[in-house]
Amino acid sequence: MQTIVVEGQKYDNFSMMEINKEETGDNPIQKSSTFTRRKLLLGGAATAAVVLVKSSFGKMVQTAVPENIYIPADPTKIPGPPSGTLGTRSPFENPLKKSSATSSRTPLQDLYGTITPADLHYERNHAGVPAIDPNKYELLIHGMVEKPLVFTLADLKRFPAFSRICFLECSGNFRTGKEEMTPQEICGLTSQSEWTGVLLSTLFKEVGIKPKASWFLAEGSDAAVMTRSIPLKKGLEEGMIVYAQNGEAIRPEQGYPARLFLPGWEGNTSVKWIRRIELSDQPFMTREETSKYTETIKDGKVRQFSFDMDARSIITYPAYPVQVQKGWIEIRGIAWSGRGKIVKVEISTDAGKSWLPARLQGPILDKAHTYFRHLWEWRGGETELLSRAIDETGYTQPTMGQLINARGNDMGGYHLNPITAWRIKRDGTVLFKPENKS
Ligand SMILES: Nc1nc2c(c(=O)[nH]1)N[C@H]1C(S)=C(S)[C@@H](COP(=O)(O)O)O[C@H]1N2
Ligand SMILES: [Mo]
Repeated sequence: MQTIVVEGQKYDNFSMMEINKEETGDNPIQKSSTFTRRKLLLGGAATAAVVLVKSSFGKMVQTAVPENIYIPADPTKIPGPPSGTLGTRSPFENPLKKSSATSSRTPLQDLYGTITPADLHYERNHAGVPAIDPNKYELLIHGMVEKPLVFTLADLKRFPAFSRICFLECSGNFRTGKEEMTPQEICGLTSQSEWTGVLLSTLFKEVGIKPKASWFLAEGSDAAVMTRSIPLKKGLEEGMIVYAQNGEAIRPEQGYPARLFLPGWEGNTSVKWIRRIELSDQPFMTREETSKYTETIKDGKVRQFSFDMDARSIITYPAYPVQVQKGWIEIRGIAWSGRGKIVKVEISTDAGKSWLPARLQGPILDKAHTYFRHLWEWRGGETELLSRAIDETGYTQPTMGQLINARGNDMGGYHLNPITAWRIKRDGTVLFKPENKS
């Protein structure tokens, strides 16, 4: 056991591998009193993985060998299969989206970084995933423009391209109700990709926007014919028509062959399978702008066109259904804000009595998931772990109580970003602390 300093913070009594014999009754598998910071950063992960399996230290890695998988006793003796045309995940890793008919959720607890593998990106489909022939794809831009134009996919790809790493989040991304809920179940309707496409401002220059235009309609070509009114200002500043995701063609579920992407705004405005943009001097008042995508605020008032996603964070480890053991635990998670960069994430390991800054993994990007980490020594007492995000506008993620105070009891299911608390029980069980909406 020794003292280590990680990015300016000092930790006494530090050893990740020391397992207390009296407490666990186990045979300590490894005692690493020389566990230096360098080892922690460079060699720690691999060593830890092995030990974690053997000591069942939490449920961080799968231990069971899947059936029907041939594993030679010594892989250095027998050549493996040849290289293939498509990579695969290790059969020992099986992260899955959790899906219903209309949406599927990213397994946030299975990820170690901020880019969501494309096949694990969340989905929200109002009328399924349409099959669109990229050779027949067309995007019409018309309305208050000098010269209405139709762009094929090839046309879109000829324009100067632009890439940006951003999160996408559904405004309905909050679930509560029971203690046995994973990060995926609570808020898995957010994912992050590197999006590539053409800036809307480039296309708008091509068609020539009339001076009076101030809004545009975005229309999708799925059976829902999803339509949203978007302020022209947002489109000109940050809007993109994206055709690629993490370097490859965008997936059908994400809008193949092209979608609108509006960084930081509620996912619903990023219309997938986009086929038409109509410029106007007023909003169009579509279905999603009346009954559905509005929130009740205080005194019977309703909030409409609440586009920005508020700052939020969630601890993804340790989280249900993990069981932890006494000793050092690296608390990990993601934080994000639709209004800019995350400047700080604070962690409480004493149910909100005191807060400490977590380490943020750079680069910290505008309107992007930001990974945070915080070392904590759990001595075995019952407690609650919380995280709260603070963005560059100074906004601090609220508690459910603060949300109710600000918006009233009857605030509906959209734009809910309360602090998530995980209860650590004496036996190391981690449970979600469900907060009642009203
Ligand atoms: N055409 C179309 N666009 C759409 C939708 C849809 O059903 N049809 N769903 C919206 C909603 S509610 C969200 S949250 C995001 C989800 O994007 P994703 O499925 O790529 O994660 O797309 C939005 N764009
Ligand atoms: Mo959504």
